[in-house]
Amino acid sequence: MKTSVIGYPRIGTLRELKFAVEKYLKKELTKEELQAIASKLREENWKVQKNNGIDFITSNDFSFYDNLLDTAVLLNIVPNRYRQLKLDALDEYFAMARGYQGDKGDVKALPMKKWFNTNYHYIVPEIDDDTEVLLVGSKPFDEYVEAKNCGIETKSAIIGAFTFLKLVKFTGKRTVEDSIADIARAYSDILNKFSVLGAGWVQFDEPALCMDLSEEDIVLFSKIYERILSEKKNTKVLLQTYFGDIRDCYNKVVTMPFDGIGLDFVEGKKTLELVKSFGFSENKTLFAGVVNGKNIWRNNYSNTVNLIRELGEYCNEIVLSTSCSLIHVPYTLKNESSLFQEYKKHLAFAEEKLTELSELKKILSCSDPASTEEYVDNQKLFNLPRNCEENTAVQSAVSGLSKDDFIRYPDSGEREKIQKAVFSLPLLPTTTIGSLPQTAEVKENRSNYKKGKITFEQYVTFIKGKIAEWIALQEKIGLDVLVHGEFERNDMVEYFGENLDGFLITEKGWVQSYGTRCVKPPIIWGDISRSKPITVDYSLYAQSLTSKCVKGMLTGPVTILNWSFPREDISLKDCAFQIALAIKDEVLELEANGIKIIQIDEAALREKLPLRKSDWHSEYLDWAIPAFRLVHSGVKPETQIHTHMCYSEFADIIKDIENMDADVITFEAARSDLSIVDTLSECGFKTQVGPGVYDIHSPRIPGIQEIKKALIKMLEKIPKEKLWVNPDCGLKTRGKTETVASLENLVIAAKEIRRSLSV
Ligand code: THG
Ligand code: ZN
Repeated sequence: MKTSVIGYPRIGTLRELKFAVEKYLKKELTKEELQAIASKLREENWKVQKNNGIDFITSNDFSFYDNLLDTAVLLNIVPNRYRQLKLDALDEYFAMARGYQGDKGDVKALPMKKWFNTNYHYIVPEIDDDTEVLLVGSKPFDEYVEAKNCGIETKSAIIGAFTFLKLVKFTGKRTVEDSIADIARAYSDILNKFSVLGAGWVQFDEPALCMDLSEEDIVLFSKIYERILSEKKNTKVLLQTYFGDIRDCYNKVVTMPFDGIGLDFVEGKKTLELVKSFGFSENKTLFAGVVNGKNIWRNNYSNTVNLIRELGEYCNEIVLSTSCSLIHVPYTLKNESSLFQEYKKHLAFAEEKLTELSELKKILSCSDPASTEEYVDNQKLFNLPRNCEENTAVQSAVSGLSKDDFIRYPDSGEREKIQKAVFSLPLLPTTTIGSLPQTAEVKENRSNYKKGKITFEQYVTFIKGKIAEWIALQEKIGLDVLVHGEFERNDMVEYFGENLDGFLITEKGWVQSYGTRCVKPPIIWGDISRSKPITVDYSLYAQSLTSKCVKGMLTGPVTILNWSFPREDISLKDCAFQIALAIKDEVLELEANGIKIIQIDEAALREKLPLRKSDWHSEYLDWAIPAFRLVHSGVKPETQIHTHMCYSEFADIIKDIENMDADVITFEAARSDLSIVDTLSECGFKTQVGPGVYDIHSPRIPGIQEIKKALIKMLEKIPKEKLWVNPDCGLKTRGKTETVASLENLVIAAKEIRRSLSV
C-alpha cells in the first residue's frame, strides 16, 4: 500500500514566502532573490514528505499567489488590460492578483473568491472573446524537473479542466461550450509534455465534481476528458476530487479511462456508499482520502483501518491519501513550544499528518494491524476521554433555549422608525467596516507586549494613542459613524478565541487565506464561555473622545466557529449556540454602557454553506441564522445592530440573510460589479444596506467620480433612505496614507450625491 498527499502548504513554516513576496513587492528583494527563496521552500516541502515516507509527493502545489491564477497564466488566459502594462511575466502576474497603479497604468485586480467551502481565496480568471486558450507556460514542468533534480519523483497537481471552466469568468460572447476544444487541446498538451519528461503520474484536481451537477455539467465533463484521455501516453492520470462526494457522476467517472481516482472519505458523506453500491474499476487505483486535510485532530486508526479493509473488497489497489490539500491546516506542531503535550497529543498539523499516513501504511501492511505499536498507542488516545473543559452551566443554557430567545422585538420596520429619530444621521450615512490599518508599529506593539518587552500599561497607552489619532482623523475626514479601529486585535476571530474560555491558541499555526495573507485559526477545545468583558474598555474609551457614534465591534458566532478548527465530539449547532451566548453577554454589556450601535460581523456566513443545495438548510442555515439572532435578540429597540458580510454571492440565500434581522448590513460589492444590488432590489430587501463602494484588497485609491458612479448605480435600485456608504471590507491590510485618501474621496462622493438628492 502506498501513500499520497494532495498538496502541501507553501507559505513556509515561519511564513518565509509571505515575507519574501512582500519584500519583493516593496522592491526590497530582487526577482532572483525571491525565486531562490521560493525554490528552497519547495525543496524543503518535498524533502519533509520524502523523509516521512510519502510515495506520491506533489509538485506545482507551489504558487506565488494562487494556483488558479497560475493555471490561467499557463493557458495564456491573461486579459489585455494587463498585457498592455508591458510588465515582465512575474509582475504581470502580480498585477492580475493585486492590481497595478504606477507609471505604466492603473488597472484593478481580478476578483477574488472563496475556494469552495474553505477560507482560501482564488483569483477569478477572465476569458474574453480575444483570449486564445493555449498551453504557453512551463511552471508545472519546471517544478517537476526541479523536484527530479532534488532526487524526488513527483506527481504534478494541476487544476482540472472542468473545475477551471466552472470557476473562470467569460466576459464576452464566448461560452464554455465554445472553449471545450481549446481547453482539451491545452490539457492534452500538458499530458504530452509530462510524457516526454517521463513523469509517472499527473493529478488533475476536480473539486467541482463535488458540487450539485446538472446533466449539462456531466456532458461537459465527459466531453473534455474523453478528448484529453484519448491522447494519454505513458503518464498516468489521477482524477482527484475533494470537499465532498461525487454522487452525480460517480457512475460515469469509474468507467472512464483514468488510471486513478481520488475520493474524499472525510467530507464525502456518500463516498463509501457509492463505492459499495456501484463498485470500483478493476484496473484503476483508488486514492482514498482518509486523513482529514481540513481539521487538526488526530486520525482514529481503528476507524481508518476498518474503512480501508472494507474498501479492499471493491478495489484492487488502494493508495492512502489526505482528504484534500493540506494547505488548509498549519505546517507543524514542532513550532508550538507553549502548547501542553496533553493537548498536542490530540492534534495533527500537516507534518504530523504525513506521519499518520506512513504509520497507517505500516499498520495496514501487517497481518494483524491491531497488534502494532502505532495502532495500540492510537487506540489509547481515543479510549481516554479527551481532557475536555466541560462547562455544565453552558451546556444547560444551550439546552434550555426557547423560541423567544431567538426573536428581537419590535419588528425591523418599527425599529427603523425609532432609530431614525434617535440617530438623526444624514441621508447616505458614511462609515467603515471596523478595522483600520494594522501598520508595522501596531503589530510591533502587540508582539513587544507578548514578548514581555513592554508593560501592559505601555501596551494599552499605545493602543489608546492610536484610537485617539484615528477618531480625530475620522472626524476630520467627515465620516458619520466611527470605529475604534481594532488596534488591539490580531484577527477578528483569533482575538475572541484568546479572550473566551474553551479555545486553544497556537503560536505559529498559520494557514494561508489569500496571496501572502495568513490567519491563525484558534482550536475549539472545550465548551465556550465568557468570563470577562472583552471589548468594552476600548469601545468606551473611543466613544468618550467624540460626540459622533462609535460602533461597538464584535465577531458573530457563525464566523468565530467557521474560522476556528471545530470540535468533532459535539455538533456545530451546539458549538455555535455556546459561542452565541458568550457574545450575547458582550452585546448586552456594551449596550448597558451606552454604546448605541453594535456591529456583529458575520464575515464568514456564506463560506461554510454546504456545497450541495439539499444540505443548505438542514445542515447549516437552520442553526447558523438562529445563532446570529440569539446574539442580538435581547437589545433595546433603539440600539442599532449592524452586521458585515464578505463575498457577495448572496443571491440564493438572500431571504436567510434578511432573516438575520439586523438593522444594517454592509457587504462586499465592488469586486463583483455591484451585481448584489440587483439581487437586493429583486427580492425587496428591507434591511438597510451598505454595499461596498470600493475594493479594499488592493492599494489602489478609488477616485471621487468612480465612487459617485457606484453610488448612482446603487441608487437606481436601492431607496435612498436605506443606503449606507462604506468600503467593501475592513481596512487592516491597507496603509494609512492610502486609507485616508480613499476615505476622503468616499466622503466627498457621498456628500455630492447627498446634495443632488436633496435638491
Ligand atoms: N480573519 C480570518 N479569516 C479571514 C479573514 C479574517 N478570512 C477571509 C478574510 N478575512 C481574509 N482576509 C485577511 C485579511 C488580512 C489578513 C488575513 C486575512 C492579515 N493577516 C496577517 C498577515 O498575513 O500578515 C496576519 C495577522 C497578523 O499579523 O497578526 O492581515 O479577517 N480568520
Ligand atoms: Zn469583509
